[in-house]
Amino acid sequence: MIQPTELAELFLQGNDREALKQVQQFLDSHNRKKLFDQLLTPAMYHIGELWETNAISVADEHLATAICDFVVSVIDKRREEEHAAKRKVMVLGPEGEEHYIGLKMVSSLFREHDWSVNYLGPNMPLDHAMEAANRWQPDAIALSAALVYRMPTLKAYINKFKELAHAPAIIVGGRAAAFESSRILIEEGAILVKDLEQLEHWIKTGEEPDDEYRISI
Ligand code: B12
Repeated sequence: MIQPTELAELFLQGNDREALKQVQQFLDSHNRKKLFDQLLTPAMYHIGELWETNAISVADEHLATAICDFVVSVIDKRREEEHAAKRKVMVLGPEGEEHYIGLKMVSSLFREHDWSVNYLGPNMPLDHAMEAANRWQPDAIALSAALVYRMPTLKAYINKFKELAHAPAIIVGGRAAAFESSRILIEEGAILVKDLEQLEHWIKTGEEPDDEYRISI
């Protein structure tokens, strides 16, 4: 089975055909969550390390991201029939946030569990997100942030979404959500989800993840 660093190399070569072939082979014996957790995310984190240490250029990183984006789009499962009573989720990144591969994976996971997904992409202005939420009435709103300094923006989004009369669940995830400082978002009323494993558990059971940062005395 292909390793994340090998897949990263295919991304860096711009080899979309072979990258897709390898990913589809992986999907023959694994589900999408495993593909995202065990192969694609580590491959992109590896790209991040190469970029951070100047082993690759910005152009290389952009090419790799584009191939990863292509692969995630191709393997996304779209249902042929829409069921009226489906649960609905709106998926977005707040203003200023440009990282969106994680958001696409989140959308894909919700779809796999038969949710109706409105993926609004990254860098979504709050006013327009509110307008869309009022109109579409999603059961959940999923937000993603990669950078820790996004906390004040996330807080503003959560507080605004809390004004929605139909009270959707507000889920926050992404690299930034794995840091202890993100705990304040739980106090703001958000459900903090560290990874896709926890998200799938919430989708299946509605149970919120344990607050790993709570100190018990
Ligand atoms: C590609 C990339 C970019 C691209 C993004 C393009 C795109 N289409 O997304 C571009 C070039 C735009 C970019 C820009 C920047 N980036 Co950048 N980027 C990356 C890189 C290499 C990969 C990102 C990625 O796709 N990862 C793969 C996805 C799948 O991982 P993920 O987002 O964490 O998502 C997973 C989970 O977090 C979770 N998840 C994500 N969202 C959600 C939401 C919910 C609700 C749930 C439940 C779960 C969940 O699910 C996913 C599956 O496991 C990372 C390296 C890394 N470690 O991620 C750096 C990285 C994130 N970037 C970094 C930086 C510094 C920047 C810049 C500030 C650089 C600059 N000086 O301009 C800018 C900031 C841009 C901005 N305003 O947002 C740093 C952050 C360091 C830090 N201290 O936090 C990293 C870690 C690179 C590094 N090692 O230094 N970047």
